Amino acid sequence: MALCYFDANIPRQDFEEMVLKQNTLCKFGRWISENWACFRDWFDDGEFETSRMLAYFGDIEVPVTICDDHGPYDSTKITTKMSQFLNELKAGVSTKYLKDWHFCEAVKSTADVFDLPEFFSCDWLNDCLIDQGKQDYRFLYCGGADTWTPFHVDVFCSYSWSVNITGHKTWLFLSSEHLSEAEKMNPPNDIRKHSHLMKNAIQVEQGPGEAIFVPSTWFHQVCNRGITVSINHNWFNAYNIHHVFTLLKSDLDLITHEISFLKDAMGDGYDDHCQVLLRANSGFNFDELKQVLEFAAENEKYGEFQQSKASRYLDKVKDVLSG
Ligand SMILES: O=C(O)CCC(=O)C(=O)O
Ligand SMILES: [Fe+2]
Repeated sequence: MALCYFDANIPRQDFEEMVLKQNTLCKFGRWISENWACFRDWFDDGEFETSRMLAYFGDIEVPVTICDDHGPYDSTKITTKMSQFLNELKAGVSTKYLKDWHFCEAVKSTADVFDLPEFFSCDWLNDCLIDQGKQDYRFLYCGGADTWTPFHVDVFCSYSWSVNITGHKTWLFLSSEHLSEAEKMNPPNDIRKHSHLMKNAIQVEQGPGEAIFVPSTWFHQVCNRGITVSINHNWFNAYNIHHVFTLLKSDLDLITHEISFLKDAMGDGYDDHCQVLLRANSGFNFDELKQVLEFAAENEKYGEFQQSKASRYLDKVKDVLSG
């Protein structure tokens, strides 16, 4: 099955078996977010109101990417005042895409905006980071008709989920078996220009209130159709920890291979330096993964299956760290 669609609630156990265990692309109907506070507070008579976001967040500096004709590039990442961003968005002239904003830092309580859907709630990564008071992977995205996210695989092969508060997104998905090793290392920005990739791509439309679950290791690109605001999380647990571990290990092997000539000269500092480089290259390293796994292994709310998997991977991570 290319895309699994849930138009009504299902038992969580079924979701875990069908989706998390099998790493299946899926979409959920509006029911998944129908009680979120933002659907009351950020709307007036059923119309999305940028003035509400302005009132809540107007003074805050937010990260934006500029999407020009050549596509959005990291080099065009800047920050801007939310008030300026929203004014330009409303005027319809903006190619700025507000992305990867850690918006939970800016709200008194996340329940004033959204409730974590139960299906996505076994989230070792964000639970641990929130517990440690560190920056998490819970984001708000906001952009107009000309904004989009280029073809990519998610950070350290995590899962992601996304719900539109308002607007529509068109997603193009490709499972990694359809890409060559060279394309995986250096994916094209826009697969619409590559017919050999497009022929296997799965197109999914996402409307207001609907959720998309992005499986680990699946490549995707996303286009906003008119003003679109969404909440997106990256996360992992027992069902995809093997993808996270394998990716970090192969990235670390590449780094140690590249700088092996420094090993003797650096002595004890060499292994730590490799972890610093891994953090810079992959967004995460084995010291951080160890902390997440310690947290998950000890946390009874996750249950026996999740905890024992975390313990098993904790041992593997300790082996990596002890060389
Ligand atoms: O909505 C977007 O522009 C990108 C979303 C995305 O890549 C994700 O949620 O993994
Ligand atoms: Fe993504």
